[in-house]
Amino acid sequence: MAPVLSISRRTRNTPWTQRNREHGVKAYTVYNRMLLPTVFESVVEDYHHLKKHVQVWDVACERQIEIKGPDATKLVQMLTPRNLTKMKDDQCYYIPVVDENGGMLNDPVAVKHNDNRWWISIADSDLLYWVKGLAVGKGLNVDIFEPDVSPLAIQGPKADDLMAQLFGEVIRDLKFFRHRQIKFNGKSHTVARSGFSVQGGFEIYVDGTKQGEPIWDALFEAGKNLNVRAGCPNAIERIEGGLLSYGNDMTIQNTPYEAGLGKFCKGPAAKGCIGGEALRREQIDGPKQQIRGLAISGDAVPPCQNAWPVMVEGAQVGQVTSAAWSPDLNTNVAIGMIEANHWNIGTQVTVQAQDKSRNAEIRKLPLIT
Ligand code: THG
Repeated sequence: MAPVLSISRRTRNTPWTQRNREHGVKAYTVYNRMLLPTVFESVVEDYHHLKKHVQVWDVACERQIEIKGPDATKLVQMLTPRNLTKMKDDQCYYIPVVDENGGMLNDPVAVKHNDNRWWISIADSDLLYWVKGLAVGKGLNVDIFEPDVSPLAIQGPKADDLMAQLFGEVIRDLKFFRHRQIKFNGKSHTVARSGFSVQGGFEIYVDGTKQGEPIWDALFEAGKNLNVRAGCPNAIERIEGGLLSYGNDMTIQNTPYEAGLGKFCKGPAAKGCIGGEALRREQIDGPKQQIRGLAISGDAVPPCQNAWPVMVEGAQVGQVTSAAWSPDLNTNVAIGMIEANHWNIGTQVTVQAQDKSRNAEIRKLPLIT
């Protein structure tokens, strides 16, 4: 028997764990100590369906850190080199979060409700403790906690149709990375146009575990004519689209510049950001290595369970951290960290995958737009 995941209270259930089961979830990973589905039909079947129709994803594991109080905005700006001064009360920003050395701690979506209230929608690391530590250490006037809020993503080309059928036509007017309130059964929930696919769609920040199943059921009822299915972030689609996975593609060892997130460190970077000084040096000198796409030749690669060495003339020049067969590009696609001398687009390299060595070429991200 292949090893399976042992589930317990520590691997927290979500509001939709039962629904995932009913819809045939085949594999889980653990993300923020919570279950995250990874496969329904198969990764390839899920991929084709996501690009044609619409899926409902249990991404409750994208936990919220709520920061509330008069020093909330000051604290959020301490976390990130991205300039927040122009951010409106209905905006979401993708923000690198860094430590005092400029090392990445997380790459969350910041959801601004107003100057005194934010959500930080986190990737897979225990960011809550860093945020609380900063607030206590700096004597800031804020409350910091994980609210009972669980994102449910609606992704795919028919996402607008599905959302409009349930919540009305006005939802179509919501702009990318903007949010608004919607009502369901008399309760209010935040909805943003965002999500971890490049197909487009929405995320409903479901307020209250008890509201989860009724909203899920209403989406499936409304989407009957749209071939709606349960889905999850898709490994192939997110690599093609260049969406990074914290803990896989970058870690605390990497700066935002290395992760290709330099465009989110602009401005007087850093004014107020804890890692600002450290990053300013790299802003001038440039990073020594950086995220790139790769096309890996040969038959389908196995899943990348460890960093795969990237070699040039027998010397290691980087590593591949995510890889998958892309049906639409008819080649393997990958994301890796490559040293400066070898990161130019078109450079030929060798990738030592789990099974065997393969020829590969450096490409730009995203691999598909
Ligand atoms: N949605 C929400 N929370 C999240 C994620 C999400 N938390 C964890 C994880 N995903 C955070 N990581 C990302 C990575 C990429 C994007 C969002 C979250 C993303 N990037 C777009 C891009 O790179 O093209 C847009 C970036 C921009 O222009 O601002 O969407 O998915 N709630």
